[in-house]
Amino acid sequence: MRQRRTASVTRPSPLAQCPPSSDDRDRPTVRLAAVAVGLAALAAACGGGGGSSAEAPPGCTTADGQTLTVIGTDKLKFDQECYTVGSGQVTFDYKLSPESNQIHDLRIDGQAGLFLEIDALTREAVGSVGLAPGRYDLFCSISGHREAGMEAELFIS
Ligand SMILES: [Cu+2]
Repeated sequence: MRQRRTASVTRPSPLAQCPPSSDDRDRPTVRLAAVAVGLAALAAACGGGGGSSAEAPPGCTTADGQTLTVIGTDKLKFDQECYTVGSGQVTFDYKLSPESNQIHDLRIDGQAGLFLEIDALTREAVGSVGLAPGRYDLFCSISGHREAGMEAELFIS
């Protein structure tokens, strides 16, 4: 059995390595997507137009006009993982799925202007908030729900 010499020097890898990041999330694909969105935002900003600053990925559910329907389920999920809607005043029509017996709420990370709590009788909550173009995180703030997966991307175009 050979032992490693304690004097051995750790040589740098010949492969270029990314510098250490303060972002300790362990989801590289998400981070790459965020970088891509950031680059797209920069490109749009450099274009000088008043257009979109965040491109929704293919398959992202598009709202009907300025009203976005979001459904919360008993599986601690929203009905979609991605929603897109135009900028300006956005109305959220938040509902419980038919089989759901759990109450949920709906918030947008960093946007205090929206806080919807499902009414137990009507099983619905409706509210509006003004949103600038960009990418946001929708989530349910009831303890443990976001951690369990109750979050979704929101793209404002
Ligand atoms: Cu919830």
